Formats: sequence, C-alpha cells, structure tokens
Amino acid sequence: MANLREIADFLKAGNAPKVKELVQAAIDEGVDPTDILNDALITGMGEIGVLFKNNEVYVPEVLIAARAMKAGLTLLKPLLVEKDVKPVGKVVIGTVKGDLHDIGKNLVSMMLEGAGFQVIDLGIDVPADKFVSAAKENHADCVAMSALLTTTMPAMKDTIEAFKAAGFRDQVKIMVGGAPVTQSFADEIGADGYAPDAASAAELAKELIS
Ligand code: B1M
Repeated sequence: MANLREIADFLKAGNAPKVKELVQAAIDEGVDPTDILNDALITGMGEIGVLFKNNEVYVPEVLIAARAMKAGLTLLKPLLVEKDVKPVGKVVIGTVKGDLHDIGKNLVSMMLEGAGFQVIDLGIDVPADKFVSAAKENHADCVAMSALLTTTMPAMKDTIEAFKAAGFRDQVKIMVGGAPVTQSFADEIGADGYAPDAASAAELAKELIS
C-alpha cells in the first residue's frame, strides 16, 4: 500500500530512483495525484528546507533532494494536467532576474496547467523585457512571477515598471509569489494579486482573468 511518508523520506535522502518507483506505485494504486504532490513531494521538500535553514544539510543535499522531487513531479505532471478542457487562459510564468529557484515556480506552473491554463514557462533568471515580449507574443492573459530571495524581489517591481513602459500593463494581470513575497509587497509594487502557494495561485489566476 502506498506510503506517502516513505516517499517524503526518500526525497529528503535524495533518492530519485526510489521516489520515482514509489510515486509510480502510488499512482498505480489509484492514490490521488494531488495527495502524492502535497503529502509526499511538497512535504519532503519543505522538510529539507528546514534542515537547510538549520544548517543540518547543505546545498549539495538540497540539490539532490530537488532532483528527486523533480523525478516524482515528472510522473505526476501528466496526471495533473490531463483534463480534457480548453485552456481557460494563457499564463506567462518565470522566476525573476537573478533568481535561480524553480521548484515552487514549477509547482505553480503545474497547478495552473491542471486548472486548465496554457502555460508559457520562461524558466529562471528571467529579465523584465523577456516577460514583456513573451506576454505580447503569446497574447497572455496573466503574468506570474516567482522570487525566492529577498534580494530578487525588487525585480518584480522592475518587471511591472517594464510592462508600464511598454504600454502593456493594462493588457495583462500580474501575479506574484514565492516564500519571501507577501500581500502587502504585492500591493506596494502594484501587482494584481499574490498567492502563498501553488494551489492558491491557480485559483487566483482564474479569479484575475474572470
Ligand atoms: Co536557496 N535559498 N539559495 N537554493 N533555497 C532559500 C530560498 C533560503 C530561504 C534558504 C535559507 O537560507 N533558509 C535562502 C533565501 C534567503 C533570503 O533571501 N532571505 C536561500 C539562499 C540564500 C540561496 C543562495 C543565495 C545560497 C547561496 O548560494 N549562498 C542561492 C541563490 C541562488 C540564486 O537564486 N541566485 C540558493 C540556491 C539554492 C539551490 C540552487 C541550492 C536550491 C534551488 C534548486 C531549484 O530551485 N532548482 C535552493 C533551495 C532548494 C532552497 C530552499 C531550501 C527550498 C526552496 C524550495 O524549493 N522550496 C529554500 C529554503 C526554504 O524555502 N525553506 C532556499 C520548496 C518550494 C515548493 O517552495 O519555492 O517557496 P517555494 O514555492 C511555494 C510558494 O512559495 C509558492 O508556491 C510554492 C508551493 O506551494 N510560490 C508561488 C512560489 N512561487 C510562486 C509564484 C506565485 C504564487 C505562489 O505566483 C506567481
């Protein structure tokens, strides 16, 4: 029987093959993919984050755990997105300039796809002008920015300013998120919305474009 706690522990140990094997077994047993995501992968990654913060593990261990998380996510992604519905909207997403963290951004991207959005993922370290050109080219309804560092949060404001300078601010809704980001910061920089986690981000995107 699927043991989500065991998956979280293998993730923390950075054992990607075992995470992949157990995620597949859980899927085969019919465990809800959202439960696997929340109770195994996100839980395990959150715990490695606490260990990292307390200097109980270091960057290499975190990177290896992140790789194990991605191994599990690869299997879950098609299940989370396989909903035979037309895109409810288009979202351009990326981690802002100077910031290389992408695990949370990828989760948001996945939840958006699961909610029926077409997602154009620009990756990490995305400069402001790239957000603007991608939003224009793809006729995006929404732009989603992620930042995990306090030092890269100002890049969110710079990006919003770039949309204004390009005369395109009114054509898109802009949402922000990431561990150091708050609702008051979102308000301060003139974003249309803030979400604390991936699931709320998908809900917020729906609200923003409705
Ligand atoms: Co980094 N790192 N890191 N790191 N890292 C943090 C963020 C940190 C808090 C760790 C710590 O010191 N306690 C700290 C930031 C401190 C600060 O700014 N105040 C930090 C630091 C300092 C650094 C470096 C500077 C370390 C160094 O080199 N000295 C360096 C910076 C590199 C750079 O970006 N330029 C660095 C590097 C790395 C790794 C490469 C080793 C790795 C990233 C791997 C990768 O992403 N591919 C890494 C990791 C893994 C972490 C921690 C441990 C985990 C982050 C993570 O993936 N969490 C993190 C500590 C922590 O968070 N406890 C830490 C899991 C993920 C699911 O959560 O991304 O928050 P999160 O996403 C959530 C929500 O925030 C939200 O939804 C997600 C899930 O529900 N969300 C959004 C995210 N984006 C959203 C967008 C939205 C809405 C919601 O709308 C658009």
